[in-house]
Amino acid sequence: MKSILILNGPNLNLLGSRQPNVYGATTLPQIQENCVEKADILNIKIDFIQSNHEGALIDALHGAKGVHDGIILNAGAYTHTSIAIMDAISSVELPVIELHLSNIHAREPFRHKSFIAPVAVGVIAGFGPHGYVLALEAMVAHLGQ
Ligand code: CA2
Repeated sequence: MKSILILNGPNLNLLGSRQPNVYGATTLPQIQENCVEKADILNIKIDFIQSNHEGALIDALHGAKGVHDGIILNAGAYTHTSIAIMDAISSVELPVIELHLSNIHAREPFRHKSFIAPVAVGVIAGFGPHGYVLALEAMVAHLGQ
């Protein structure tokens, strides 16, 4: 059975509690539940992690090698700043899908830059919580049988 790591970065633990106009009313535990349901349908295993710490995200990326077959990463604001996360993705040699709730290209110019996109197999942005389900489908299709 394929295994996919879903990794969430800083402040995503606040989803549903603040700025619902920007990020919606769905909480991260609700998104996790949606992912568990989708994983059942797709017959895959998932791990779902959130951290506010860059080093912890990097440790999780390193730890995915030999454990998971692919990674879905919403790195939050580290997307736009972290060469260290970009290097970790390159080092782990697993397919990574970059994921965002919001359409980062329709927002402030500083969100248009992604250090992750060049080392990702693809990017999903702008579909809110449904993006997580789309990313699972995309990763399963990417991994094949
Ligand atoms: O759209 C996304 O998924 C983002 O990765 C979310 C990040 C943002 O920095 C990226 O540019 C795009 C921010 C996550 C912050 O989440 C909050 C949720 C509720 C209240 C405050 C922040």
